[in-house]
Amino acid sequence: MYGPISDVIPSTPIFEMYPIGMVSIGAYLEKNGVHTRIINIANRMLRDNKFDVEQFISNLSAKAFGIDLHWLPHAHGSLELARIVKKYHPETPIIFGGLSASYFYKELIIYPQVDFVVRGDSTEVPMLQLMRRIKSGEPVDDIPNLSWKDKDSVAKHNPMTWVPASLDDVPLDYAYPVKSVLRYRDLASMTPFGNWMDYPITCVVTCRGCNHECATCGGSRYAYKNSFGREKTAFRSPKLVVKDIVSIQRYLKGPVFVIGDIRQHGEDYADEFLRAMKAAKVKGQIILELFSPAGSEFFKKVNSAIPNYNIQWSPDSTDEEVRHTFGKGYSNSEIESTIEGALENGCKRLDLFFMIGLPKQTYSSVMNDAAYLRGLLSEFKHHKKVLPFISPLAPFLDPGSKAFENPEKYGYRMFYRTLEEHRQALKSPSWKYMLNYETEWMSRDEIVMSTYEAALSFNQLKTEFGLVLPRVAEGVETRARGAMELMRAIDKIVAEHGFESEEMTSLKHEADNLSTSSICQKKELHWPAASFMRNAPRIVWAFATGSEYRHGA
Ligand code: B12
Repeated sequence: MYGPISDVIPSTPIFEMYPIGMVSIGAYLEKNGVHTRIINIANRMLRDNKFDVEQFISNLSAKAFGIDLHWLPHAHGSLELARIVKKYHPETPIIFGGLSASYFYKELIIYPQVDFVVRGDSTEVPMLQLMRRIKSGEPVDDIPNLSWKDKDSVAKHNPMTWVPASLDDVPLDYAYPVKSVLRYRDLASMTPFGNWMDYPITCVVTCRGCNHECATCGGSRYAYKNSFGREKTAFRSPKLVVKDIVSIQRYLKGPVFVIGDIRQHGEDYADEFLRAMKAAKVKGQIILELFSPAGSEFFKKVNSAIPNYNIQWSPDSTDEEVRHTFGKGYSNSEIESTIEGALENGCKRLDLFFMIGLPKQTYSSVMNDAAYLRGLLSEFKHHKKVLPFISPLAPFLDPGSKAFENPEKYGYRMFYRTLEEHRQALKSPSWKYMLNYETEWMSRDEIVMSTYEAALSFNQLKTEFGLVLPRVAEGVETRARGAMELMRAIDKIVAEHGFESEEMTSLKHEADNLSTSSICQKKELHWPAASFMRNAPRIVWAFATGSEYRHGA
């Protein structure tokens, strides 16, 4: 019972999405003469029950296989996949990478199915060097950021010296995935998540690293500095980010998510981005993130530059003490004035995200969130544009985050610390047992039950304010209640028979059904988008006329 761990992101609870960095690695390698193919095995398995992973892998032929262990929930799947690849291709090197791989590199390299770990947030350049050495058979002891094994299988860790200060040399070139789909005649393998064909959302990246220090975030400044060697956030020039957006829109009309608050690198950066957006006349849905409150002036500028703009913001709690302890120092009145500023200046939709499992957050603090929001929403004329969501910090507190590194200081009790412990945890019968933490203020049971209860109160709130259709709200309510019951049933079986039993297996089908849209309807999060098939003529046209990047820009 994976539970609601992926209800507020596009993937299913299998987390079938691959890191977007795979696209930039692939594009960079291709540009430098190394053919690269992305295969989303998880998505292939989800689409087709009969998909035979072993047979598919045995038919592949490659100089090396790269497997991401970016998100820790992939601890189990990535290592299993590597084991299968090794079984059929014992002589071919297997390369791991991603943030979790970079955090657990010393432990990861010891698994027999892992030959290399390319560490850090920017692996395009070391990956090219490694591929060239694999081809030529030359030593790898001078490739930056690389962990490898010598001929006696002793692990070696080269220094982490490749941490580029700017992102201007690595375009997120969407011509690469499109070209790859055509070359291998295989769209399913490139598809980022299950229903992407109906909802082709894409993203562009403004930065690697972050200027903020949220206690539980494995992508915070603290985590990047201590675990990924990054002292300062690296940014991509605003004009290039806009160019990335324009390049995407040549192929797809779906919404584009701009990763990283455009104000993070200062007002000049935001202004330059908005000027370039205005000049580019981008008409599609654009989603901007806020990391902190913003004034009306900002939204005025956004509105005049981007006709269809939407905002995503995570105040995480309506309880100021909880929010401040977490690392977000702004007040509730600043939240209110920010929302007002956005709504008065053309924002099409503003999503507000709240989280469960934070330092100093009690059960009643969680339950107060909906009550507070009821008061807040009733203040706004355009409240139908504000959509609140609440979800648990699950399944894992991020490795490398301040709270993971100093749990006592932040009031966390950790159940698992090593990669292997997390890999094992993923085999637990329910998401309660997967959770790698509980807090001084809430046990795992309370985190689970407050999640469903808060979901019910958010659902009720959204119904009252007409933010969801009654039919949708009814569905969420039925699933949330069903999920609570099932969680209790699983606990009972665990108490009587332990983790593995026939009784447990018989609940699998029900658990799968109750692991999606049990805290909100997934589609509530969708922005308007034309399906991939409706975009097909646009893709053909973009190819016929050449992409921005193929013309050497
Ligand atoms: C954007 C984002 C998302 C997007 C995903 C976009 C995408 N497809 O990548 C969305 C919103 C969907 C998302 C979802 C999740 N996210 Co997220 N996300 C981020 C965020 C904010 C930015 C990532 C980014 O900009 N990457 C930039 C791109 C260009 O780089 P990259 O993808 O990281 O790839 C580079 C390296 O990692 C490495 N690399 C990656 N893969 C591989 C593979 C190989 C073989 C090699 C060699 C190298 C390599 O090289 C790449 C390029 O050089 C980070 C926070 C941060 N500041 O980093 C969190 C972050 C990565 N996410 C995190 C988490 C926990 C999740 C979720 C599990 C949350 C949840 N429970 O729903 C899900 C998992 C989704 C899934 N797999 O289905 C944690 C990860 C902690 C951890 N170690 O596990 C982070 C650090 C912080 C956070 N809490 O949000 N996320």
